[in-house]
Amino acid sequence: MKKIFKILVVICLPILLSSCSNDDDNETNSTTKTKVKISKIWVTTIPSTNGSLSWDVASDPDIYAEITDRDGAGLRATTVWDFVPSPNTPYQVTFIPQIETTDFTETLDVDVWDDDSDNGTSDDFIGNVQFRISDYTTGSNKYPSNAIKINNGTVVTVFFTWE
Ligand SMILES: [Ca+2]
Ligand SMILES: [Ca+2]
Repeated sequence: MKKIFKILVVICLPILLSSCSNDDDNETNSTTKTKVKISKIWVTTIPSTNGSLSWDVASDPDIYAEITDRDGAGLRATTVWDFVPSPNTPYQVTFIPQIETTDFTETLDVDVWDDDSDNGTSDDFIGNVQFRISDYTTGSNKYPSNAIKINNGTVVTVFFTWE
């Protein structure tokens, strides 16, 4: 009887080990994300001047963002008047509901503007920052909770939730 038990243990051991390695494989697979949700963006820095000119003559710029995805679905966020964003006091756009996509080839396109409707003139373009979702799905820091991107003095942070 003891002998049978020993044989059973020997036979079972490789099965246990292989089932362990299967578990590891399953864990690796389960960390592959198939959907990303974007809850908000921050604009933390803009160029201090419009070329050689001030954004507005007598006051600070009036910042708003226009966000479009690859399909051209657009969103214009509310203007914050007379406001210069900074890392401590960012211009924030919160998405309710959250933007979500399963197509990681999409790009989140953020245009930042100075609203000049109070002057009766066309708005001043401040900057554009683009986030290609596929840039955040590979490499050692894939699926980050946020990403910061800089383009010509405009700095935008995007906040991700991966599922
Ligand atoms: Ca202006
Ligand atoms: Ca303005």
